[in-house]
Amino acid sequence: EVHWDYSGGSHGPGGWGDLKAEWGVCKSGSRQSPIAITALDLVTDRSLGKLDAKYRKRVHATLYNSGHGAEVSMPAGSGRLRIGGETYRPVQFHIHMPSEHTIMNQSFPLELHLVHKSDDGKLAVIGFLFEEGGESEFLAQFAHEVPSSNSPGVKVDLGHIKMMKPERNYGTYMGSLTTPPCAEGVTWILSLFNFQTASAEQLAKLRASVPKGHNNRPTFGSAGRGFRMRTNA
Ligand code: BO1
Ligand code: ZN
Repeated sequence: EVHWDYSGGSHGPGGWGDLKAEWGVCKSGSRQSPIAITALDLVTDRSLGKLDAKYRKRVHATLYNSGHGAEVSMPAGSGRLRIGGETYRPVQFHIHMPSEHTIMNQSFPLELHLVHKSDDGKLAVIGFLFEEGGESEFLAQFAHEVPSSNSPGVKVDLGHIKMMKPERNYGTYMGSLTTPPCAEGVTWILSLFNFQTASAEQLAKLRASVPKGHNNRPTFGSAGRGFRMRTNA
């Protein structure tokens, strides 16, 4: 397996597209993620319905460090998300620090990606942005036991955890995986209207699980990317 990372060198984001033929889209793609959301993108689309996600109240979760950061996987049957006429099931969530998406050039200390897959293999990712503030009840379920990036693959059975509850308002666009293989055709959904909070202690614990303290891919421009929002307006 080819090694990739977040360095400024040939294995970092600027070099991903050259590391492996199948990763060429990382540099040649035209719909890559994350994007830098600007004021020009803040357009309400009244045809977007409220976010239709239903998760089990408690899901059986397994925590591990992928080597690129903390990841939690969940079994089939943990819930479903409907968007764009397609049904997706949650498969895992993981964290990026600092955030990958930015809003008005603002970066957030943490972005959580809840990854869903459809029966035909399409992916939809809900991104939750966290600011520093009060303790997150959600992160408290695992922040203290994330294996360090030095022990990738070590699994921790978390038992049953409560799932994140997405807002019914959101922003959406078509983008890509933010890591190799950078595949496109990913439906992105960003929870933008009620930022989550995490305490300084939680952020410090989670940062210790991220190799060299950061695992965010640089942003791409948002112009022409069709970003739109569902709002109450
Ligand atoms: S992200 O949310 O854009 N950072 C992201 C990045 C990589 C993946 C998922 C989300 N990788 C994919 C694998 C698939 C796998 C899926 C779900 O994760 O390429 O093979 O099914 O775990
Ligand atoms: Zn991610």
